[in-house]
Amino acid sequence: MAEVMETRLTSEQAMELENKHGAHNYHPLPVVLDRGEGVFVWDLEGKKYYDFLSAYSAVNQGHGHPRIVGAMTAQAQKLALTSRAFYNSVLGKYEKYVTEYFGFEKVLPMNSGAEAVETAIKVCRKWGYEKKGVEADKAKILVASENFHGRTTTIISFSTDPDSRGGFGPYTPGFEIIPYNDTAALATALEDPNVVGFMVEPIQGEAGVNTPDDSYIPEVAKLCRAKNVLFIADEIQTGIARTGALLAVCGNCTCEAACERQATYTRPDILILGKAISGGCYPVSAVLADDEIMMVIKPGEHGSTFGGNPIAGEVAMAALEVVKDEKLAQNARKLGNIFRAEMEKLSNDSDLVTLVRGRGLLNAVVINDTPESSTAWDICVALKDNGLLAKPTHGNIIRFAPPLVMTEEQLMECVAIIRKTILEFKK
Ligand code: IF1
Repeated sequence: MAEVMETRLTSEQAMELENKHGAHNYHPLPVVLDRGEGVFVWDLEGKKYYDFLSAYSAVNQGHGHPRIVGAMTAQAQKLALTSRAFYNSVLGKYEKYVTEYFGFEKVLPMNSGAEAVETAIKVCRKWGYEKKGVEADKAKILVASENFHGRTTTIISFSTDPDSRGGFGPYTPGFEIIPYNDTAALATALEDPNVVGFMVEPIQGEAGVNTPDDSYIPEVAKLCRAKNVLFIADEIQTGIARTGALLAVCGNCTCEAACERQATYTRPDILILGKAISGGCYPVSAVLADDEIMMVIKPGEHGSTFGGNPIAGEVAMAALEVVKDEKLAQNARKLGNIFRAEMEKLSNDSDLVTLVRGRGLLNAVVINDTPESSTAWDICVALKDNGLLAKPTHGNIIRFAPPLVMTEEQLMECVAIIRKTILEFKK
């Protein structure tokens, strides 16, 4: 009979339990987190760390934000889940709030990012058949090489990462891979009349924070519009103020101004959100589009048990209010500029750091070793020992993405930890 363990574990014991009883689908850094508050997390022995990963940009508002946690617990004590067999008293309010917040006519609420991506694929295909007139089962969606959109079998069918894709065939057809940040390749692919959408990350997170030319996204939208193809922006990781604007497709908007969709904003036909739309407190994702697109989905054609549940709605409204009230996009922009300048200095002082790139507080540092080497990993273990948690993305790239509530003083402390660790590091 399973027993609930009452005794407080040591980190060693906790890791052993995970290794013994859990699937080995991750290779975590050897640290066991037990508590979080703002930009800090603590392990089971009470050691304090700066969180420089933010659960891959889900915890933009910081750990345990009182407004978000308060909204979650209050709703959980009132009504947690009804399914969509019935209306609930939160969903309509949330749908009005979130569609006005991002400027779209409709939202389809889901839970995980991958579910939202799958939803966008289904909406786009159906739109292609019913509105564009593509022959049944012939719809094609373009995606970028080195994409990351989640881990379902359809999504990994168009992944170019062998670790994500290998061994999971047969693969879902109907996708074509084109090079990222290459509008000529997009223009050529758009000549195919069966193309119904182009799904792309405005900055490729997992690929190592690939930041395209400033002109890329505006050009993507223009080329897609000219060919009656839907521009689908996957902002699950780059959205919700992470890149120094509300969305990465806002471009270099000033953001201090009242956001009347600044001139640099490129509006997608379908916007996909996840992660920090809930502040990392609860699984919430969303697909936003206007009626002409979203209304192709009829009752009974799509959904999920938890999609649109009242806790998700209250949590997301609180999380988005925090982004606005605490000016997180402005803070991410300011601190991101400081961070990249400091990392540039470090790259001059150490031949271990070859490059820093990113926007806002979504940044990555390229380590001067092969992707197969363990150097980036070993540096992250050393960073952990020095009180800062980060993790390598592909091989030799370390992603740095702290919660957006960080102060300049805290950022400079983190820069000092990174400098110390890198300058003292011995391969
Ligand atoms: C893991 C990274 C990986 C995403 C974009 C959709 C999804 C994600 C742009 C799916 C999720 C997460 C998944 C998580 C680690 C992290 C990640 F890119 F952020 F670094 F894996 F590549 N679109 N990204 O970034 O959303 O279903 O996970 O809610 O798989 O360990 P999800």
